[in-house]
Amino acid sequence: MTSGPHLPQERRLVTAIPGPKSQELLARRSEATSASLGMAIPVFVAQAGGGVIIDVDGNSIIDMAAGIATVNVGNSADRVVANVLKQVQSFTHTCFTVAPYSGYVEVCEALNRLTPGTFKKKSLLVNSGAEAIENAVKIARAFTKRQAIVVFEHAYHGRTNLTMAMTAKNIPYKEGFGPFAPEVYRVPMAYPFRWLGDASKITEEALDLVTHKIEKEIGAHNVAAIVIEPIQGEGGFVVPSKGFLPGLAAFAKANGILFIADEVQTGFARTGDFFACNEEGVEPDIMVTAKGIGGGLPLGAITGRAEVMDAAVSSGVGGTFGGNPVACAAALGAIATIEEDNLVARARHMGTIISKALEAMKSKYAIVGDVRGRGAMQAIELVMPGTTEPNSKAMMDAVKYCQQKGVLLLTAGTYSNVIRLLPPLVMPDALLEEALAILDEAIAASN
Ligand code: PLZ
Repeated sequence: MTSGPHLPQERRLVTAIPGPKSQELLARRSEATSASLGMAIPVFVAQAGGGVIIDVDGNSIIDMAAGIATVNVGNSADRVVANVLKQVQSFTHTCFTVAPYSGYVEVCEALNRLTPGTFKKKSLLVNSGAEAIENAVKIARAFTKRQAIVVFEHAYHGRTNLTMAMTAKNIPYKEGFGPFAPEVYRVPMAYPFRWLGDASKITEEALDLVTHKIEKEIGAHNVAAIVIEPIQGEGGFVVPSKGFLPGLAAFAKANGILFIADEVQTGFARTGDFFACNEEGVEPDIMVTAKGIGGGLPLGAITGRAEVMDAAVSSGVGGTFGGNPVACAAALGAIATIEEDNLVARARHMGTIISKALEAMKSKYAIVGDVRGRGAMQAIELVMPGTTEPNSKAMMDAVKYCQQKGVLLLTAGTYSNVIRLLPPLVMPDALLEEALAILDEAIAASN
């Protein structure tokens, strides 16, 4: 069997989408699995690697999702596979807090080295993005001895009880799932396309609104942490206006508040920097990562100032599976791939191809209201022509059109009107260009 990265890098349709074998499995899926689970594309996967997913009917689909920005290094990347095989043959689990192993320490050393900030850092490993956010909040509260957590409009931080409270959008993430955790306060986001004030003063105005809320409504001295995605993911790839992140970080510092960057979706070369915070030189007190760190295996991490990371009581953090040895081996393979194959530069290169194509769509089609993002994390926001009114139907039609042509794309946005591009960073240029050409056709058809 050809391994993932060595699959033919081509779009090839041999049946309609979904084909007969996928249809059979879809029927079993609806019988056997919770109906509350979503599904972006109705095909079952047989193999994946580079920039393609091969389904059980033999269709080769261009993967513009990367498992939601997770397989940045591609599926079954060679170094990930080699490390995982070696690890599973040695041992699969001891629990790091029962009997430690070097892989966990090596991943933490790599995170401490790679995340922004030259100060002394330490890390903690967990199983997922949501669990990492939960731990970042626990640690921030233990360190500051304060309780309030400040989050933003359009934010997404996960599906556990605390992270649901921190997530902005009700349906589908929160509907029927309350009550939510207390002491979470939501403040405005500097969202350039939808700013209601003076567009030329957005950063200043947004920072004024945020600091006013923190000072007058919460009390800055009560705030443990400000938690923000440097580019919002599920919320629609909202890139805050320049200066907003450094302004927040400075305000946090001046008030003894920890600045926590949620880089779960933006991390590990995705945006054309190792981390999105690098762009404006922001050095978070705590950085939360997951997704791209593990090369497809479940892993999350909390990395921060040593004194902050040491603040919780002894044995106050942990978990059975956190930093599982196989996931750590995969992460070391993924990190080596990013560094040795210079995927940061690769993401930048892909970014120039993507923004050129998306800007061309914006100039041709009135439904494309906004193009935004960085590197291999970019999106278009679709609107009713000549307005900012969300156009959810166009988004759904365009994504469906692409699926039928063998291109997998994800949606996003508070208003369900954003198409986001998250290709694996190892996708060949020709395949990326082909996917973009099909998206262009799809937008033309929905315009
Ligand atoms: N923080 C910024 O993007 C996960 C959610 C997929 P977990 N986003 C994908 C879905 O529908 O559940 C995410 C994120 C940011 C936190 C998380 C949560 O990470 O690993 O899904 O828990």
